[in-house]
Amino acid sequence: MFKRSLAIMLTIIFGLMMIGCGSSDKDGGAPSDTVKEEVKENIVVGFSQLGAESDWRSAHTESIINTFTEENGYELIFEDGQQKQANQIMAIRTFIQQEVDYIILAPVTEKGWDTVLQEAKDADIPVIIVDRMVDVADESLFTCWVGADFELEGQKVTEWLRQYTLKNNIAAKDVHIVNIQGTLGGSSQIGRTKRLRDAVEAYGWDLLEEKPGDFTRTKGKEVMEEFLKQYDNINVVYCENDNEAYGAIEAIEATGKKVGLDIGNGEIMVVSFDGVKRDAMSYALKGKIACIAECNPLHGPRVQAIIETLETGEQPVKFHYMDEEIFSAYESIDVLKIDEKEYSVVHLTQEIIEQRYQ
Ligand code: GZL
Repeated sequence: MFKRSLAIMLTIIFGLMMIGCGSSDKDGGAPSDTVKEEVKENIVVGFSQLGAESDWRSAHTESIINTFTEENGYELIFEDGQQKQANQIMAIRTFIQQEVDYIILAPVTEKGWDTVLQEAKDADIPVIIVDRMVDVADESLFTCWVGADFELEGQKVTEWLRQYTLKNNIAAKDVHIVNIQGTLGGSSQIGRTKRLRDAVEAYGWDLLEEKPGDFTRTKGKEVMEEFLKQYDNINVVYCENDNEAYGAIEAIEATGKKVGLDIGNGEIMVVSFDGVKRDAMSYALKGKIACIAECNPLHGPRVQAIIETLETGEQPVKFHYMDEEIFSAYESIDVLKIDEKEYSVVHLTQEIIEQRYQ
C-alpha cells in the first residue's frame, strides 16, 4: 500500500512539475496522459492457496492466476501452502513484509487465523478470504469472502437421496451410508458432513462410519477399501468431493461389486461434490456417480471485482456466494425443495457435457 501511495504522490508531483515547465498540453492544463501512464503501478496481490489436492483446487488456482495478470494491471505473488496452515501463515507474513496491496487467502482450515490477520490489518492490507471460511473473533480482520454455501450443497445431495429412496420404495433403515469426508476442519467438510448427519437424524438412515479422505483420490480409495473390509452392507457412499469418489469407485469395482443406482439389488451408490472436470460428469452420465452438487471454483473474477471496488474507496458487500447447480443423469427427480426454496436438477446428457467443456 505504501509503495503505491508513494507512486501516486510521485505522479502528482511529476505532473505538477510538467505543468510548471509548460510542457504539458498547450493551455497548461492537466499533465498529458503519457505522464500518468509512465508511473502507473500494478496492484500487487499476495495469494496464499492451501494446496493442490484436487481438480477443484487446480481450477480454483487457475481462476485466480488467470485473473490477476500483468495485462489486467496486477502483480500476483503465489504461495502454495501444501495443506499446512503454518505455511500459509508464513506466506501472509511475507506478503506483509513485501507491502503487497491486497492479500487473498484460501484457508486450509477455519481456526487459527486471528493473530496473522490482525498483523495484516495493522499493516493496513485488506484480506479477501476465498473458498473455505475463517472462524475469527473479529470479522473486521477480513474485508470480504467469496465461496459456497457448503451446508446447502450437503442439503442438495441428501434431499436428492431422500427423494430417490422414496421413489424407489427403499426403507430408511435399509440405507447404509459411509462418509468419505474432506479435509477435517475446513468449511467444505464441516458443512457437507453436518448436513449428512442432519439427514441421517431426520430420515433414520443408517450411517455406518465417517473417515477423512482429504479430498484426494488416493486417500478416498484407501478409506473405501477399509470400509469394504469392515462392512458388508454398504449401499451408499457419500464422497465430499469428486476425487474421493473416483478413488471409492475404483476400490468398490476392485472387489467385483457394481457401482450404480440399483441399491435395492446389491449395487453401491456414490454421491459427490464439485463437478469441475469432465471425468466427474462422465461418471455421472453413466450413473457411477448418482448425483453431484456443484462447487464453483471460478472465484477470480469475483475477487477482482471486489478489489476494483476497494480501489475506488467504496466498501463492497462482505460475503459473496457462488452460483451452483446439482447434476444427475437420473431423470425422475427434477426439483429439490430445501428451506422453502426450489432447486432444479440438471439432467445430464452427453450434449450438456459437451457444452459445458467446449
Ligand atoms: C470446496 C473446496 C473443497 C472442494 C475440494 O470449496 O474447499 O476443497 O470441494 C477441494 O475438491 O479440495
